[in-house]
Amino acid sequence: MNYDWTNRVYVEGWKSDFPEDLAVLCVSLAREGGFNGEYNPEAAIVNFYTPAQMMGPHRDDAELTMGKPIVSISLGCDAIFCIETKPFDKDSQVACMWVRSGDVVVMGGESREALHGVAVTIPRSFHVGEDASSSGHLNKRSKSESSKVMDYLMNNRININVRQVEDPADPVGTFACRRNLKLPLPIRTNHPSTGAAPSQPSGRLNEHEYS
Ligand SMILES: O=C(O)CCC(=O)C(=O)O
Repeated sequence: MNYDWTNRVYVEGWKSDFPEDLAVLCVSLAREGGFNGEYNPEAAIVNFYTPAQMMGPHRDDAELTMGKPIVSISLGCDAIFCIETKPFDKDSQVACMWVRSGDVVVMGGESREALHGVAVTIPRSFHVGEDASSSGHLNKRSKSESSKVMDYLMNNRININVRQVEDPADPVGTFACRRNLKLPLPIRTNHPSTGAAPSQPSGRLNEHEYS
């Protein structure tokens, strides 16, 4: 709620309380994903994908610290999630994985800086019969509300990705490691000082280059 997409900054005055249950879940998922430090979820981005929709390759680098993981939760239709692999330069490869409802990707350590995106959302790949029985929190909802959610998820995908924005132990952003890379994927590159957008955008997010 406090992210300004145009200027790619978190705005202090727009902040609202982070949902407690989502924070608890993400702290434990970050730990499951191998992150051992303190994790304080402060911002969540919710992406709604219609059938066949994609998200262009980008790097999440607006946070003041890059030393904390992003916890990314998939709900509803399947998608193909792609991420840059080492050496994170012009010779990088791209690894793609099939993500299904309930899958979680934790991007921490080196992968926190990796380019990533969604190649495609697979229409009608979520089936209520199989998945609803394991969705305890949805079963508790009223029948009509629950069936609206299920109808939506059968045709669409929701991704919730959670980030820590600031690190009190790293107030100067030592881990806000922004590198000048030769990027292996077609992305938007805004001018580093004027912020001017390129004429042919190919992704949802703007990718800046830093030296
Ligand atoms: O939808 C996904 O799985 C990825 C979302 C993402 O990369 C983002 O919001 O920055």
